[in-house]
Amino acid sequence: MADVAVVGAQWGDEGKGKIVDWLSARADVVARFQGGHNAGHTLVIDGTTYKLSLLPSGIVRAGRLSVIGSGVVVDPFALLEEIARLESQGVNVTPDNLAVAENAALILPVHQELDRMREGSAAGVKIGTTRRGIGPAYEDRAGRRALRAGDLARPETLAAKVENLLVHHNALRRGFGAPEADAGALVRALTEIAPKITPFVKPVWRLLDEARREGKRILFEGAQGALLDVDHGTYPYVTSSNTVAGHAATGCGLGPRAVGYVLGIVKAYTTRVGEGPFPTELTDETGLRLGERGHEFGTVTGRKRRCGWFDAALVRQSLKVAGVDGVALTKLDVLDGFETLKVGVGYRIDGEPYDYLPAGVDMQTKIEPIYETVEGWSASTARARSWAELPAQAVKYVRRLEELIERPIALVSTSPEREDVILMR
Ligand code: 2SA
Ligand code: MG
Repeated sequence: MADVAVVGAQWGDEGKGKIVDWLSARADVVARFQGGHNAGHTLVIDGTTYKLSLLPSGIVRAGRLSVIGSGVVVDPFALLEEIARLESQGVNVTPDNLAVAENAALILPVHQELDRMREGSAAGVKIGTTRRGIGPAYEDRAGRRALRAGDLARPETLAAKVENLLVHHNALRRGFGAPEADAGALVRALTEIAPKITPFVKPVWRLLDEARREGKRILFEGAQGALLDVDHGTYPYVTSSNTVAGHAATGCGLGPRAVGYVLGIVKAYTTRVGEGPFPTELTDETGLRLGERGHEFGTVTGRKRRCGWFDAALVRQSLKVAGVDGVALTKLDVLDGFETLKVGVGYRIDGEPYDYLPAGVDMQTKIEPIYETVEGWSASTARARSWAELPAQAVKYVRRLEELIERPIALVSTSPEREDVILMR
């Protein structure tokens, strides 16, 4: 089996956690390559629920190495909290099963403060971020003033690095009428946690290169989704990293041929959390019903997710930009009991037909979806494990989506439980 990358093909929350966990049974290494603790993956294993944010999903399985690549932004305080939370659930996290890239940029309290100030301000576009400091941390990385995980191993250098970073932050803070950041307190806090983080910090590129040479299988775990990609998503209503599979290699320090197969995770309907355009959104009873049946609340922030019909035009585009080879369709059971279902097949903007989503947000907000109506089913698809257990209309729905999105559906997931999966071929 070639090394697989798993990426979301909508706006995140497609159910990647379960699929990654399922695939991690066949992998030796599970690596994250972008995002940070804005991600939320819920894993249900033998009735126990694990909520992960920053840690790769492989962490709950014994004998796997979990890797946080350089493309990830790491909040060291949140990392320690998440490790402690997992340990309280009986999962051991040690330098033997977790490695953090020494060149991963850090998220610090000043980043969260800036994220909150911007999101809370009347001026400027409100993105609806998770307020975890993701955007500001990536800005500092690109601005070449970020502190990185490896810096924690050299505490004597922290004061100068923090001072350099705060020159920039204090200027921004003054603009918001906020007090200057306390450099001394930040250095002390970092110095205090440094000995706990440093044992995990490694040259991840080398670890992964060695793993590949030894024939170990690597699973690349994406967070968020293609429509939140900073280049290819619904900009500016996106996250600040590349979420598509093309980034799996760079975000870990590997070459472009590191990924052999890209599995795109697609939910059988659509959800989005945060602001921004959503052509097939349902603000009526049907939308509420999808949200309730699908338990559509953010894993990290508990925010209610917006819900709508499946948008095939959007997914077709995402699968292409994300480089998806095959699709895992999730949460089909949420659609049980609808008399009819609608599927978005294209758009009209100012009366003009479009078979893709043009990049401008001003265009996207004017969009009217074109729908196709398909027959629903009354029987339950929940927990089905074979094609034969699905009602005929559900099979037809899956096949119709497959035609419209122009990529094969490789598997269908029918519950949060690891084993409830139908392999299509
Ligand atoms: P940010 O915080 O800067 O990355 O926010 C920018 C946009 O990206 C969206 N975003 C997400 N969308 C869905 N799920 C995410 N993770 C959590 C989850 C979210 C939660 O899995 O449930 O718990 O609320 C995630 N992370 C970022 C975000 O909504 C903004 O639209
Ligand atoms: Mg999620």
